[in-house]
Amino acid sequence: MKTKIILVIIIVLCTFFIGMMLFIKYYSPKEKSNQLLSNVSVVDGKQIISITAKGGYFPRITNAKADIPTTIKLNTKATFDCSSAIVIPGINYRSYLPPSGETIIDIPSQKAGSSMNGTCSMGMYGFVINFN
Ligand SMILES: [Cu+2]
Repeated sequence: MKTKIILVIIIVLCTFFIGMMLFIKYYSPKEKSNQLLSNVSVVDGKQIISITAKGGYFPRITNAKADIPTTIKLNTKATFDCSSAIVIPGINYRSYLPPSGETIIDIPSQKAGSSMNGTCSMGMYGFVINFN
């Protein structure tokens, strides 16, 4: 009788832990990866691409939409490395980003299949936005 109760408790605990693990596996990481991927959003017919500059540019590769007016939003947060000196040759953009804050760059709608590169002024860090 006692062993039966212990067995039931073990089965209940195992089910609980397996449930927890499945929950963590199928819900949390998915949401996290979606958050990482969703650096592109469309607000009022305008595409906003969010890129963080700190020790490089993140995400390094962005897949964005073509044929829609676009804003590149560069985020800095205690960025004291050279990624704050940014160059986007395709639009003749060259600037020093503030150590912390948001820098908005409006770009015209891009053709499908085109891409836009950005680098730090020394060319050691880079990012690319692909328009499709
Ligand atoms: Cu650099």
